[in-house]
Amino acid sequence: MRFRFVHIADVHLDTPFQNRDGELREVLGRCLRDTFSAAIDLTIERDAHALLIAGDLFDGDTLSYRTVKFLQDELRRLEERGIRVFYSPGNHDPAVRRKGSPCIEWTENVHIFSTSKPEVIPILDEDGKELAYVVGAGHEAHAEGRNLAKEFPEATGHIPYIGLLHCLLLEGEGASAHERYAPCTRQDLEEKGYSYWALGHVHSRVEYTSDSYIVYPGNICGRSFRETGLKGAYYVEVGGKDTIKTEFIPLSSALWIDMDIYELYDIENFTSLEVFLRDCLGKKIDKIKGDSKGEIDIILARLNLKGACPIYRELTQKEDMEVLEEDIGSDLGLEKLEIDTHSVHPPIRVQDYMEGPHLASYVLKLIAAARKDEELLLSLAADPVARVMGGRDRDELVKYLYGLLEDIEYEALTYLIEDDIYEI
Ligand SMILES: [Mn+2]
Repeated sequence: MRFRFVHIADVHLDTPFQNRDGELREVLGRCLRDTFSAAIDLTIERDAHALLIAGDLFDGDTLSYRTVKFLQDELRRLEERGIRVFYSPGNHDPAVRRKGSPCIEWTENVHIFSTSKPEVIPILDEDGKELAYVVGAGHEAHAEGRNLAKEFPEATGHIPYIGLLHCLLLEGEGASAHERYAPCTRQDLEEKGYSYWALGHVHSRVEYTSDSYIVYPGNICGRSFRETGLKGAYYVEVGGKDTIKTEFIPLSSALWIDMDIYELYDIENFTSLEVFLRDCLGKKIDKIKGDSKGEIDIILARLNLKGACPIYRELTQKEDMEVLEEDIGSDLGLEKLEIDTHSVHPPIRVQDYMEGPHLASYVLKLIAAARKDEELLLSLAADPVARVMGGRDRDELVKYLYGLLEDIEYEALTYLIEDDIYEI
């Protein structure tokens, strides 16, 4: 028999959604809870032996009474069916910091890996035969700086080992976007000889398949424009040490879309802009819905308009932009649409300003030189930038600065020759 389990992470129950209006906060909060319920449903439907939660089950130290009751009811659904729950606390819910929150009566089927010292729990089949071992450890403090993975025991024998941990894979995708809590390397994990590492912390979905499967399922439900695309859980079956089947299953009914829009150089009025944007976004939504097996009914989109656009000036009219957002949003049935026009620039040709005895030419040449000269680039970095990047190493700072140079010619020219531009 195979060990069957569902792996979720980063649920962040009771996320406050502070920068959203009251109605949207309620919708998003409900969506988080519904998605967690969907993970419970999935665990039951697949007749899994266990649900593995890889940390950040909660968003903060305070938890509403409603959510406490909700959580208990959901976990009880698994208990009634004899399904176990393994939970490794992460940086948002370190085991020792839950004192101030409402008391949760954990059901009997829940095992919390409450210390940083790994525990090995055998999973038995109905005849008492060992199917697998779940090995987990939890964060004891809010900013766990130690490498917890290092302490995990090596797998021995032919029974598969499953690691459960909230950690940051240092060289992994998305590593730079997350805090360095319980940092480890891919090698630290691979050398243990486990069949599957059920990880949490990185909010995007990342999957490595070599001798071990190393998986971040991503957070269960998107909560902002940084958490885009389909969100859900992994369903996993592990047989012998080398037989494994994994499947990502979208569960969240909320979809966040963050889309860059270029090719605005033929747009001559709001009508053609509306048609163009509705078409771009509509196609994107259709594609994602096609990939989703579930129902997506809450869509939040942000369109970042970029590049040259003849109606550059009109796009700064806040009231007109709001009408545009409302029109496209209601046509496509969106919960929310934001259109960002900060990166739109006038239809100017940079090469026309390269030569000549004027400030624009000097600035453009300086930008070109900085692209090729790291020292010059660093010397140009303003103090606020250095402060933001304080504590980062030089390579990271340089990479960040190169990022700032992208399309900066247009921004510079817009300031320097503004009056001219408006004549065009
Ligand atoms: Mn998290």
